[in-house]
Amino acid sequence: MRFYVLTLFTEMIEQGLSHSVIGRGIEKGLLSVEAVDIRNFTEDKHRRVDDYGYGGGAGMIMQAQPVYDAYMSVKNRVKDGARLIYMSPQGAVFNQKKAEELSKAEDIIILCGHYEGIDQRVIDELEPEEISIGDFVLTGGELGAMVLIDAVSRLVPGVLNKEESFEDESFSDGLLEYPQYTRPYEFMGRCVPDVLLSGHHENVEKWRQRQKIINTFNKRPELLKRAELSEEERQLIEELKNNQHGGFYK
Ligand code: 4GY
Repeated sequence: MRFYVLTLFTEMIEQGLSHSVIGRGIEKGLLSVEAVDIRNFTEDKHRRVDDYGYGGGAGMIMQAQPVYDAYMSVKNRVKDGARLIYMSPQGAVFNQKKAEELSKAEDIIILCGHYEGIDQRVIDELEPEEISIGDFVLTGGELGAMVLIDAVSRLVPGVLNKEESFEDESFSDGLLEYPQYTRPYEFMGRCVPDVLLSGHHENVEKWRQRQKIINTFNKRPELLKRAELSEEERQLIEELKNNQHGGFYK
């Protein structure tokens, strides 16, 4: 999978994705991340890429031409079918389902804005898919792009090793993860749940599935509406609802 990030802050992208799991995926040749400097496409003699907004008000606007030319410089050297994404709080909120969908793409071009935004005409011309990483405002799209690239890249086959694999993780079935434990057996008087030491694989699986439901009920009850649940699991939720004792379930 190849990512092309159109940005005024290339070092952010290069630095931010060169480490750990994603950095290894790049070294293995499974991923590439190229930061394309929009400023290299300015036609202004002072290399400016922004100007005052029409209609007044504070803040600068990124000009259409450098953004358009930066996009075309990538578009002209990638295969047809590349996706174009604009990181913006106005987009649909990113989630695991979108990450899974994007993990099937070959080329993803991501446009990062800065200042007060980008001249609307280049957005209207390129018709990018707008994606938000959450309902808050960043100073630029770069952190959003990095979040998206991280979440998508780890789904690309081979990027995670066996130890890091994502068979059981949160959201794969719309539920939160079960709690995890490692050595020592006792920490500050708190012991690892006995079932995990029982060696009874079936009971371990049952316990984990139950913990996922309890965890989701306690922390993100709205997720249960869309989760894939068995009859037994729906019954557990009914029991949790009927048990009226304020706090969290264990
Ligand atoms: N939220 N999700 C986000 C963001 C900053 C002005 C357009 C977000 O993805 N990006 O807040 N981006 C703005 C800053 C130009 C991007």
